[in-house]
Amino acid sequence: MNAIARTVLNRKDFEQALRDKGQYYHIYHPYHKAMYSGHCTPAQIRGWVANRYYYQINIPRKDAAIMANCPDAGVRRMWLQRILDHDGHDGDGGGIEAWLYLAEAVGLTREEVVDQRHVLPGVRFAVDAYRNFARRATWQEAACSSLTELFAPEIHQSRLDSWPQHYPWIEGSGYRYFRKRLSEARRDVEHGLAITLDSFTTAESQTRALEILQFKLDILWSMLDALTMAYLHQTPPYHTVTDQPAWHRGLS
Ligand code: AHQ
Repeated sequence: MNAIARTVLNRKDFEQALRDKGQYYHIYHPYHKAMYSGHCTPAQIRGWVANRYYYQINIPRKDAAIMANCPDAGVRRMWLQRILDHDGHDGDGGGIEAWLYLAEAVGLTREEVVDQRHVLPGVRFAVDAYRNFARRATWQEAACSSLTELFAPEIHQSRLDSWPQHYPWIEGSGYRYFRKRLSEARRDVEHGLAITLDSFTTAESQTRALEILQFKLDILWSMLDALTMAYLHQTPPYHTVTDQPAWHRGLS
């Protein structure tokens, strides 16, 4: 539990407090560590890719919600780039298209990923909580929630460094997404961090900013918990009552 700050932190100490949240990043989750160390089966890799697709397609919707709440044209102009990075723009298929290349590279069909048949309820709830938070929070609070990307370049690099040697069966074309995010995440987080450091300047608002970041860390961690139940422990939802997939494919 975050101790309620007694005094306001200066800019440097507030940034450090945000960065210290990196200890809870999902790079330390057992599922990610299993992927990184080569201990995942093809089915566990495929399950992760098919479920993370739901996160990826919700990022531009989350970013559009932030823009809808933001009255500052200069901030919107910069934030717009995030939507283009994912949805694509003239000539660049975008991150979601690159994620579908990753899906095909790990042996999934585009159809079974796009129709979301593999998306677990726990993953859907976590991702929907993120998108819905961004719709109702202030644009500054929602910008703050994207700061888990402070830690993202390391996680993308860890995949590029380890997967090719551990999973030679994965087509190299699939790694384009991780390479793409290395630079995009660094650029995005610079902007998100500046907004956060400029916007949260009292002890109370800084405490809330740290709790918002913890909320987003919880989202990323919980997604991997749902994957662990289904793909490591073989206990997907309703496994005690059916051996058939039994979850809905989304209401919004
Ligand atoms: O591929 C990722 C991505 O596009 C984003 C956008 C950003 C946000 O707005 O919250 N966060 C994020 C993340 C991506 N990949 C995750 C991963 O583990 O591959 C990490 C995740 C993040 O750190 O928030």
